[in-house]
Amino acid sequence: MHIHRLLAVVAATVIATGCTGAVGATGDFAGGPFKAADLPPMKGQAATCTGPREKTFTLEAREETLDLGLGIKFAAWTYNGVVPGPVLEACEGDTVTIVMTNHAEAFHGLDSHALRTDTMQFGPVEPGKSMQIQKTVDTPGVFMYHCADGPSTDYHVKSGLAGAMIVYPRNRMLRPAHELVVVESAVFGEADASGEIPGTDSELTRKNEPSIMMFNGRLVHEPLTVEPGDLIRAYIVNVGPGTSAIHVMGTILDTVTDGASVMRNVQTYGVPAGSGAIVEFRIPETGMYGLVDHDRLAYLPYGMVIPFVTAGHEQNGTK
Ligand SMILES: [Cu+2]
Repeated sequence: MHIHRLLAVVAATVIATGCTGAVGATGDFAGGPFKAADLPPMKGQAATCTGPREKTFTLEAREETLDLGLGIKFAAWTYNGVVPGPVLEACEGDTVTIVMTNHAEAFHGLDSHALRTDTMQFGPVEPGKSMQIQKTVDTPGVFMYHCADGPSTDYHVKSGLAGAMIVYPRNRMLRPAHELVVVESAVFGEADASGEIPGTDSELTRKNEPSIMMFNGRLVHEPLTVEPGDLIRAYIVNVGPGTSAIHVMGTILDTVTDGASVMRNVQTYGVPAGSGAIVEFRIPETGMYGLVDHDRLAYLPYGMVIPFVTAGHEQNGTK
């Protein structure tokens, strides 16, 4: 698809949502998380690393029918009623306790890729029971967490039980940026006449053939308002399937951090299923930009783009 048609789709998204962009946390660009209804809430490094060094996260596995947008609902398996699950934020050196209580009908567990620990800690536990993992986190980065259920783990993860866990560096302050979490995942199942996907189709999960791909469990994304020169930092987790080809239409990734590797001036960065990366980019000039999976542009008309717009974008002829 030609780039101008891609931007037209982004423009249509902006127009459809009324161009009432969410504003970054501050006007003087001190940075901080974006606030938007369709973004998973996050606190950021400063709030997380100045907090207590012992942190407890409470997760509840429960079944929930979610509105994905565009008239589609999905009977999901969730942590805390949301897909992706809540963002778990810790600071390097924190002792983290994750308590997972199973309020669902199947066995569920919890595996965080941020932890170096015995997999026997990951459960699963039967309905009505709780499990607890406690560990000191020693490696900064953005990590996937997900259900652990032995042989049927794949089905559980693909039903919605996954999210992002961020471990911020303690002794290195990140440069000011507007921040967001982007979790890419899929739904495996067809909608019925009412627009509801009644559950996960095990045949589709085995074939790894998604019905829908999405960012942050939504098919509609509110445009995020930015200013030329702003730095954006996106914490990416790819639940899968496949490699996510993270690209921002209209600019080049200034920095990509993946594990201990830092890369500069990257056009598109591949994040395999079960992994994460932190990408930073600047808004080069007045206009409209979009974070996409460049290998999933077929889903662009179904909202698989996170738009960034400057206040003056209408005057620049990009509408
Ligand atoms: Cu599970």
